[in-house]
Amino acid sequence: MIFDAIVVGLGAVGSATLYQLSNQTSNVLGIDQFDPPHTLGSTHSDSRITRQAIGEGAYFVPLALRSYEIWQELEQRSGEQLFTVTGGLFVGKEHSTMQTHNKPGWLTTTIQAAEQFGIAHQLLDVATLRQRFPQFRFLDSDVGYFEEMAGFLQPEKCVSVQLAQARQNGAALRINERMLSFETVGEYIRVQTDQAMYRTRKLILTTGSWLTESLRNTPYRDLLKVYRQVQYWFDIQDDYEPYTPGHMPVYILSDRDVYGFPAIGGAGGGIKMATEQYVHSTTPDDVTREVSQTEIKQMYEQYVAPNFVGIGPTCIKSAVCLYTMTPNGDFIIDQHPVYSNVLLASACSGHGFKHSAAVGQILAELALHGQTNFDIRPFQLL
Ligand code: PYC
Repeated sequence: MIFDAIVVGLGAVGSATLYQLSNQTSNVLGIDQFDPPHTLGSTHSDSRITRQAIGEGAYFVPLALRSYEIWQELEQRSGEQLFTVTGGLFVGKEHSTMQTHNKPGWLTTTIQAAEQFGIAHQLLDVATLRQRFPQFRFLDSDVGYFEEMAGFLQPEKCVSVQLAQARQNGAALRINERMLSFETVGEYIRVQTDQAMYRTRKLILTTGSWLTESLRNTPYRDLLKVYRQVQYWFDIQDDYEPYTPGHMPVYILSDRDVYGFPAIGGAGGGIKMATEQYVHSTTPDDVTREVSQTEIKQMYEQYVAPNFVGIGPTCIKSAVCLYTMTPNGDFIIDQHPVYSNVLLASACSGHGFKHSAAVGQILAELALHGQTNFDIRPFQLL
């Protein structure tokens, strides 16, 4: 038997790709070395921001908008809530050149993208910010961009629902099975795992931080860097209500390198927030999965206490996840540099989840039809 496509790595992008493929053919297989959704990659810990005016580059906006449609379609098909609208508050200095996800001038690009694509938003001065969002400590120099349709996605549920839908469409799934190698044999690709051998017309590698392994024997072996990131849930000391969705939006304080979510885990569940670091790179096998008391204290003192009201120093929970960064903070969506019938994606540079549903569609189109109407030139490897 020869599959039309095999997807290896069933996180955000892989599960989306398998789902999209399975809407067109049931002759597809998904393989993952673990049992997704799992906590070892980049697709876990309850929530991911989604927004439409993309400060990392206006060329991401069509991906975000299409993903909104797909999340809605998946909610209707599955009966599960995947997306919660909270509004998104993105704050910085006016004309700030500070970077987010390696993208300088992120807030300015966000505002320009909103204007270009007609995305509903409000620009807020600091007096309005202080009045509307008393959970934050703003600086006199702050300006705010508020996007009404921003909110958060539940990553584990998004993965599970897409895999369940793919399975329902007839796709085969092999979990806890690790790909060891692949090679071209005539017109197809032979994939060897630790349990079996498969043949496929197209192979799609959506292996996130493990993608570096598939580039090892190419000129791109050092292209991607993997960074450990920590997410923290701190204790709410004040009244819980003002920190819940409906009262508090998702947010990025871009000049202060902190982002987060309203409290979604119930009273006592804390409130999730994080910063980002690009100093020490790692690998998925070597990364330290524990979070130390020193890290927690530093996060609280440097990022939480100066920027929030009513959040205490007790860390209720923490999680380590991985960013797989390209040099310019974009994605890769392209064919493998050596094998023309192997596609690569899912180096998402820390901002990929919100786009993953559309990236799945793009990969399915490329694999089954050799083309897509989305402009993927910014994501080319070559
Ligand atoms: O994509 O909005 C985002 C985001 C914020 C922090 C990490 N990713």
